[in-house]
Amino acid sequence: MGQIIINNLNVFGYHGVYEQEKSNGQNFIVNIVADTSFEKAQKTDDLSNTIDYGTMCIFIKKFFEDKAYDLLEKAANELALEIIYTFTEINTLRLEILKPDAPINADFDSVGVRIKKTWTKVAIGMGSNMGDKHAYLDEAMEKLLEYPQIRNLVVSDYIETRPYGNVEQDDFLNGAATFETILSAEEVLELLNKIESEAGRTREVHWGPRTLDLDILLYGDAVIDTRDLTVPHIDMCNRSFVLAPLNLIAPGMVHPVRRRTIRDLYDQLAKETNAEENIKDV
Ligand code: A4P
Ligand code: MG
Repeated sequence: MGQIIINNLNVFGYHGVYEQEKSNGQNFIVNIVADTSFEKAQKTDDLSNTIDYGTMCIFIKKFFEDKAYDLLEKAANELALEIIYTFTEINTLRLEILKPDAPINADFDSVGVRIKKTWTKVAIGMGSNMGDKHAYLDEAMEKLLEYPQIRNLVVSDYIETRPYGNVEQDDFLNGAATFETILSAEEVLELLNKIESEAGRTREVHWGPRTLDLDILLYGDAVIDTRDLTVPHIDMCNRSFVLAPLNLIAPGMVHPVRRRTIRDLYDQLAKETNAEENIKDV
């Protein structure tokens, strides 16, 4: 692991809320720290094996020439995304944009914003027990692939499972997937909800039949407990229909609260409950 650094890159642009900023433009200072792996470049001494900071400087300069936003928050987010999508070897990007000459009647060196984007590994669980179950799961995975904010999607085999919980309903087809994303956990939930509604998902019975259910299981090592989101998924350790498919693709992922791998959690659940009882074809 290493870092590519750009310090105090001076560029000219037209971002700003005030009319004078939009028409006259002003100087901006950009600072970048990009985490990347440069083991290969260290061995080969070849520029094509690393991120060329010269190219990145010109790329940033061009962004400032081409785009103009009112807010630095928006400009920083757009620039960070463009950098991440172009320089795909970056794992984490820290970006700062400063205005040394902002039209403020006060004494300061500069004002500005700083943001961080990092590719985080996520595990999701999926299930369907209505209609063409296989097609609902396949389509959901195809949709995920359309988003540039998601990469390295790995999908498990699907397994047929008996319904868990007390609702009398058809058998489920369950699966799991992992991917890396620069979306926040809340944004991933929003995206999964969108894909569920596109599959005609309605919410009539809690734990009841559904065309498509997509749940976030793990979001890196984050522990989240808000009104809309609990991560790690609150009941994942008790569900063989979740742990069995996840164990097929990510046995080494670690549950940040239990501090155990998926393999351990699955083995333990299988011992305690004879997990295979509820799984029809593994
Ligand atoms: N929410 C909170 N945390 C999360 C999270 N980590 N991922 C909130 C996704 N959503 C999360 O979910 C209710 C709310 O949970 C969401 O609005 C979100 O803000 P929902 O999907 O609207 O309602 P639901 O599906 O009825 O509830 P839930 O809790 O998602 O159901 P489960 O737990 O997914 O259980 N048996 C088998 N064999 N296979 C199954 O797949 N699934 C269920 C549903 C029951 N039995 C099953 C299966
Ligand atoms: Mg759900």
